[in-house]
Amino acid sequence: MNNTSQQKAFLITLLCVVFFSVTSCDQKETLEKANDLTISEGFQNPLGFYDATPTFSWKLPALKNNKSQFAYQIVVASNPELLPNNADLWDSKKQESEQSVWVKYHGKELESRQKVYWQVKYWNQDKEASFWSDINHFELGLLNNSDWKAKWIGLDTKKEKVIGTQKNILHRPQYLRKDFELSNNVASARLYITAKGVFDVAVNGEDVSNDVMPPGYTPYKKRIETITYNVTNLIESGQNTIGVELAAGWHSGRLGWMKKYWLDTETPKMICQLELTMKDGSKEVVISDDSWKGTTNGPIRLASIYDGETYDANLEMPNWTTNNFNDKNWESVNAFSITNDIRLEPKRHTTVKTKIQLPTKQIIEKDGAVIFDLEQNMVGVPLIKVPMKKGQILKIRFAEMLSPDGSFYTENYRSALSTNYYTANEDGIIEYEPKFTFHGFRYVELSGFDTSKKPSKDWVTGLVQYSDFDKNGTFTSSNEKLNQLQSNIVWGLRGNFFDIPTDCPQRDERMGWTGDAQVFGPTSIFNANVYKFWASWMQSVRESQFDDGGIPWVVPDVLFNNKVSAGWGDVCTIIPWKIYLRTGDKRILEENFEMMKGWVAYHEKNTKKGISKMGFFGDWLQPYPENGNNKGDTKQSVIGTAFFAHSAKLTAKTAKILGKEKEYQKYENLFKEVSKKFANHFFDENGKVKNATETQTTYLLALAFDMLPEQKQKGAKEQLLKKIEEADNHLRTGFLGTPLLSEVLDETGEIGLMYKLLFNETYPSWFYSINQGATTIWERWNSYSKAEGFNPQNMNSLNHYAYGAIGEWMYERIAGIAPLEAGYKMIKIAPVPKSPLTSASANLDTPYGKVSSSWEIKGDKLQLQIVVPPNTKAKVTVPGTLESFEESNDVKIISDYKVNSELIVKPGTYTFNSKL
Ligand code: RAM
Repeated sequence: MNNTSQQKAFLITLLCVVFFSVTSCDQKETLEKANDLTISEGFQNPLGFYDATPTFSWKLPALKNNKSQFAYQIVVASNPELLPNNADLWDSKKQESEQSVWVKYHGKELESRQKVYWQVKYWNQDKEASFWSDINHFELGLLNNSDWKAKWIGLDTKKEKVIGTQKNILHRPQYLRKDFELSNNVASARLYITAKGVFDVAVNGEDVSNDVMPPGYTPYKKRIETITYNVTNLIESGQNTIGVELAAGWHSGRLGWMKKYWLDTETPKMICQLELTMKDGSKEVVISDDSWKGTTNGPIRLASIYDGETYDANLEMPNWTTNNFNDKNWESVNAFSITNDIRLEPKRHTTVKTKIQLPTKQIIEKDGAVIFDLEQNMVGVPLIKVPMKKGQILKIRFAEMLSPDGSFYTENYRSALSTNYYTANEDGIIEYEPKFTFHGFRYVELSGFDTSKKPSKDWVTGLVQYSDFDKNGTFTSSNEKLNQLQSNIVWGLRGNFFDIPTDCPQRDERMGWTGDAQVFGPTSIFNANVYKFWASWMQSVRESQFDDGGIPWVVPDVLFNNKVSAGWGDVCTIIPWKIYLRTGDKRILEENFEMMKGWVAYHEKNTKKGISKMGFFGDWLQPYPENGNNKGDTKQSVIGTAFFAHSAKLTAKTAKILGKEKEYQKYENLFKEVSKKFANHFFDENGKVKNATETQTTYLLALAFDMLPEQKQKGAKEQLLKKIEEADNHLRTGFLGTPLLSEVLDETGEIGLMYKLLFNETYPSWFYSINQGATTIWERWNSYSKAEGFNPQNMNSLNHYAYGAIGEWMYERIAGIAPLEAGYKMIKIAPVPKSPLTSASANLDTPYGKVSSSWEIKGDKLQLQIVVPPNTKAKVTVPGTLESFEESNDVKIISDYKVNSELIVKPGTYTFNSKL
């Protein structure tokens, strides 16, 4: 070899060494794999998924050496065997990025029915690689109407002319069935199904799922959600039977109070498409069409959301969903082609399920009836196991509370009968669980059973039903009443997340009131994993927006009155923004930006000289209204103008995040303009209210929405404190003002006063209802009192989540966990320990993992323990004077004040001690 070729060889060897050492170092997988893989708004391995352009999220395990992510790689394939090296749908390649949440899919276009497999690996800050995660998967549902070959089917339930108490037509529940024969063995089977109404489906005698009242509730004239079930294990070779029970549900029942719309509703219908892949690779499809048979002569005689269910066991049809049944006396169904104006789309959040079972705690016998007390106001149905004699009719009634004389209080259900009947067909213990209704109750009253038997607690169990999400956080403290309040907030959430966010779950309402949702939504995100729930409902809000940009009072809109309300319609800016703040996912902003703009334009059109004329529910249910009106004393134009400015501001912030600079400027200017007019019109030079009644809420709106120039702001704060003092340090706020109290007092440096309001025991306060026995949040601050009994107003729900809005502040300030950057990439941990509390603690599942903050006071010492998840940082403010503390690589003191030192903390678990 000559010199140059020697040099060349040396160079090549060197390059090889460098190359291999780099790649092998890169490739050597030593770190524990990523966990908690989810797609889009937090779905784990979904079937019948809605989203063909998903995002991917994962969590780094909380290891000592996992501080942040340096890079990631996602691989996506149509077959798990292709992973990780031969991903045929997408290989993100190694991306140097800290992003571990909401990473957009950029692979091949995905189609209806497609099965997709994916996994991820990450590199940590030291560029060490993890093992590949487990393979996760999802399967798309039928994304387009054109995927459906099936027809809507059903019986003409109008012709029976069964009339309800409100002169409404009742549609008897239908039983629909179809036998079919398969010539081959099945490899895989999917059942795509939905209803104009609610359904329950069985295949060959087996329940397909335990979903409650699917498909749920959407603006049915625009979109009906479809459900996908894996029924492979239920299908047999040869003869098969599919049977569907179908009831009116929200679609064809009476809902709301606009009689003319439900007097004569469309008959319920069902559509399903069973798609089979046979072992030999061939495909078969069984669809709903006019070959199906149906009857209304089954055991569920009537079923209505408001009124309850009537069941007659004499009409049971054993084996009707099996091959072993003769349907020759059944009718042929009517079949209707699907139309394009109603989109059939896979459900975009989880169905309702029975999530908790509550045992009876006490039995009370009164006037021949027996009352079962679950000691918790709840929503769902009872599971009844009662001895009966043949022919007896069991009557099952519900109540949220008993009257002081021990009698059943049902007036607050108003026209909702909320009663079930069961007719026994033999002697013995019957087992019954209503299927197509739900109730809000703590007490269950039974009459009409076999009275020779002594009532026993196991006769009644409460099945608590809500959309199938998990807990997302916990809050607890040293104060029992505060813990009860937290429990009441969580029960308010469980009770009113029945597929849509409802105002209340028990009376003749149960609608998606936009104002209530706006007020409570932010707190719900701390307590439950509800991102999908809200994202899904926001789609319904978009679909319900009026052409002029207005947002209806309720969504889905069953009032059809074209009316809007300030502070209610603003749900369309507030919820997306709050979700963005908590998740860091821009998609919720992208999806809703146009709607926000439409709503702000609507606000703008409804002003005169910059002051809003919008009006409507005001500061709903404010206590001690001077005018005696539910709308409270805060002037409508104050509320309208304040929310106009606030929605403009949130739209500006959204534009900014989405990189729309021009629109950002436009809405930011609009916010400033409106604020200026507001400040000039309603506030004098000293920040005191003019041209309007002075109320706590007027000041709260101006301050919370940052609408006053500095000088006025200062004055307004003083005036607010005066107003509170005048009210003997009590709140005077309704639905709109209450959620702003904590935020404003906190920012005003009046946390002590906020603690005072929170721990008040007398009316109006949160603890007042607790002192009267509340196990949920009530619609009114005084829905009931031991001294005066029930509030005489007929609008008196004992399960109305709005005032639970304080929960957000309990997490953020009492326990002290807040995002400094959207999605908690940067976390603020700054608890405010104060008497009467001696300890408080919260856990929160953020997109990056669990954050916790927990403090305890002993004497003059405070101990703060925190957990910061991987791939985030926290700015911690330690209350009091930090005791000797050694800085490290993981903890840096950034401001060593005498009190309240600030530290920047890397992921890990820490304990800080301080002197108060
Ligand atoms: C009641 C609802 C709801 C409220 C509206 C204005 O009927 O229960 O809570 O938003 O009124």
